[in-house]
Amino acid sequence: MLALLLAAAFPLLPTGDPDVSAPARRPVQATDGDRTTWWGSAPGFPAWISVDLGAPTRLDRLAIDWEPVTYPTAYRVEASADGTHWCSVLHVAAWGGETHDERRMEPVTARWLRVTGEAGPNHWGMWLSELSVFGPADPKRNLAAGRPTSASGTIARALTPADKADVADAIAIGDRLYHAHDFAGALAHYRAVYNPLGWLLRAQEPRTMFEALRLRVLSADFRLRHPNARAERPRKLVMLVVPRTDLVLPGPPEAPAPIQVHRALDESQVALTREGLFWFSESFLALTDGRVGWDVSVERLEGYTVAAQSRVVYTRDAYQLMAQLEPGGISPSIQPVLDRHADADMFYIFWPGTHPGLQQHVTNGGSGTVWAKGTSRACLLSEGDACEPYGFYNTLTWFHHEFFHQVEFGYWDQDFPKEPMHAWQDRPNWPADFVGEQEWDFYENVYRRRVLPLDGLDRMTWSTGLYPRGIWSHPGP
Ligand SMILES: [Ca+2]
Repeated sequence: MLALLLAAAFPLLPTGDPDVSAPARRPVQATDGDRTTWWGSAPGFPAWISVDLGAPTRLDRLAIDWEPVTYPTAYRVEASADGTHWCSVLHVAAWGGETHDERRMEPVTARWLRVTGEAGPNHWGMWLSELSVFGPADPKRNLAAGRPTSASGTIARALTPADKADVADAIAIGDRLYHAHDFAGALAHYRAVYNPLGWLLRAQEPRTMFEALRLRVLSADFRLRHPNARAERPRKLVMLVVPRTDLVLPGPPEAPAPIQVHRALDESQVALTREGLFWFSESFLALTDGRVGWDVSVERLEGYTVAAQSRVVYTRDAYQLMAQLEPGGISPSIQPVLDRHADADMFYIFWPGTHPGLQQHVTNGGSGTVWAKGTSRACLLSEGDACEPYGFYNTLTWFHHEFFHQVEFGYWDQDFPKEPMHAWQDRPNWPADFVGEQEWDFYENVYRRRVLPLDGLDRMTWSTGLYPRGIWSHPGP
């Protein structure tokens, strides 16, 4: 039991992520007939891609499906009979960047065709999902389909610090616009980095920056269509802020002197987490197509202290302390507070952590009745010294992850915790009808394919064994 609870405290275990970057960018993906795969050039211009049609062929038209943002503002098309000598058949001097681009070109008989981007609106180079070539003999037949390609270069896997700065800037600007209800402007800023850099971000560990961006795209896209949407079922989330931690914990067996932890709250962490809960609610609203969102309120528990931790374990290699809070470890008892918020659907308890500089790590944890004795409602517990804008804890994915434990609790047909813990983070364990590849994809599938069709996520008081066996392994009703 202890091992399971400790496992639960680490919300974002590595998932054995496949190399998602490699299959999605190679030049051959430009002629594979699949608009969800693309070739991406190395950053900068000029950049080119060519296709070998296999034999001299009469050509007079081409179509290109560009990725938004990563397109050339000027490009040329050349043809060749030998792959060495090229003649120009089309020059586009001012391309506006629409995603589908279809053009007649100078009729020519050639075996190779090459598209060269000359300049672009940014430094990301040119990405396209499909290059199609047509001739007069059979105007509808794409002569490039399945044909081999070569290219000037392909974007490297590595995400640079400048890329990350671009993403952080775009999120900061986009967020300001979003809060001002300029959802189109916000979405434009998010997409300006999401489209060219999203797949690179996705390959990073932890993927929290990718997920921060991805969920903002989701939210802004929803708000653009439903600017004034309010949840059909607004849920109440109460963030309880405990201002002090005063702990005396036993030391590890090798150094049994007590460990003292005395900390006050870092207010910047409160603000960062409050903003995170805003995005949790917005992304939840989008995820549930307007069904469920969270009304967040904050209550400071002045005079309260985290005075006890329920579980304490030491890892020998780093003398690292791991401990976990239960609401019962707060003094005085917060039971009257919980009772006063009898209509709350979820509590989020936030306290001064012990993270930096102490070789100690009081973990975060989530989920209801196991820890949150005294309430059968959702309860997330989180240390308040571990927040970083795109760090590991108190991120969007963390909120969704921990809340999903509640959903698992309420809708699964076995006792909690589930065995093995976090099995759903691994793609092979998903139900057969689920699509996607990553943890967030799993949540989308869960809500849209199971929980919403079943009861619209009405269940907010969590107990076990309430739905028939098999809800997770078979398509929902
Ligand atoms: Ca493709």
